[in-house]
Amino acid sequence: MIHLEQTFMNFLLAHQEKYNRTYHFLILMDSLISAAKHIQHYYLTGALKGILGLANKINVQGEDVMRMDQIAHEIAIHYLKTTNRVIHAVSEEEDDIIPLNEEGGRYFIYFDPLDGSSNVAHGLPVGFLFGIAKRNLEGPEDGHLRAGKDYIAAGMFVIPTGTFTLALKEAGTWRFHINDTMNYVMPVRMMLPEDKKTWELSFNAANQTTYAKGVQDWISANVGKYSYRYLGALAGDFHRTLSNGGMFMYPAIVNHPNPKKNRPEGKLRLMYEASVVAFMSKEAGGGAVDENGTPILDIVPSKHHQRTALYVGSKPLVDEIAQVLRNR
Ligand code: AHM
Ligand code: MG
Repeated sequence: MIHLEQTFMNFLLAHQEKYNRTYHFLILMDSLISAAKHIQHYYLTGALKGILGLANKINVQGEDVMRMDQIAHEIAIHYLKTTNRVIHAVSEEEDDIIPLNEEGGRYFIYFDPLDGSSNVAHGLPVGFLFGIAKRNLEGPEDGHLRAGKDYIAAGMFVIPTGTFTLALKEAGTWRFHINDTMNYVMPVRMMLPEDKKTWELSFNAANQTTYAKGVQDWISANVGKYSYRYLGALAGDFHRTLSNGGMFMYPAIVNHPNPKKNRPEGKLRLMYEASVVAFMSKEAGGGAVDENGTPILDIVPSKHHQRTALYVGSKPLVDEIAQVLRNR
């Protein structure tokens, strides 16, 4: 017997109906699904096309850009444009904001079309992460630099493994899997598990001695208690954290032997990386803080490509590290 499941679109239609919401958001989500499927296809066949190498370019963050990043960016912008619903987009791959429908649009979208670039050359999992905010329909607009708590939805596709996780404001975090017909199906409500048996810590251990003293001490006191996993792509690593519980961390680098390599502001980007996973964590019962122990979702960015340190996952662990960070 064939096992058949509810599709993502059917789930979302029911959601919009239940909460008395508009169809505009459906159009936006449909475009993101099309983009993700298109990126997924390119990625799966990329090795054969020879497109998984470096593009000999440096992106706005000063890092190497791979050709697959550019392809993913172009695909995402194409589908977003066709919706006519997006005022403008912010992409990790472009320094400036990208105007799409400044007059008639309804949403702002902040995205990283292919996060975890170091995995690209190996064909290993990468992520397409996005956060969505809505135009201020009542009063004047405000520069569009929204804190995560003002997002209406945030999500991530893990490519090419075919999973999609979406958090809807005050309506939970949901996971879907791709089926035989390339539809995302089978909504599963995600809640961070309370049972510590499955909890894991996820961070780049090579950086451990460069973290703030309090963070290093916390790790030393805790690392034996939990398993440890690190893929090097936020979407993949956070996917595990969400399922198994525990905490993903990308702390500030403040004790590097070469002070030029310190990153006191952190590495990950606030608007389309940290706030996205923080939003999903919150809707799944978890938390997320920065290097000061401030909730990530409360931080109002002062620029679109702002970076932050990140601690995200099970609430008891995030609360513990937040305490350490606030008391420094
Ligand atoms: P990218 O946007 O250049 O791909 O970098 C972001 C990635 C995250 O996905 C991941 O969590 C982190 O950088 C890994 O960094 P590191 O290689 O320093 O551990
Ligand atoms: Mg990125």
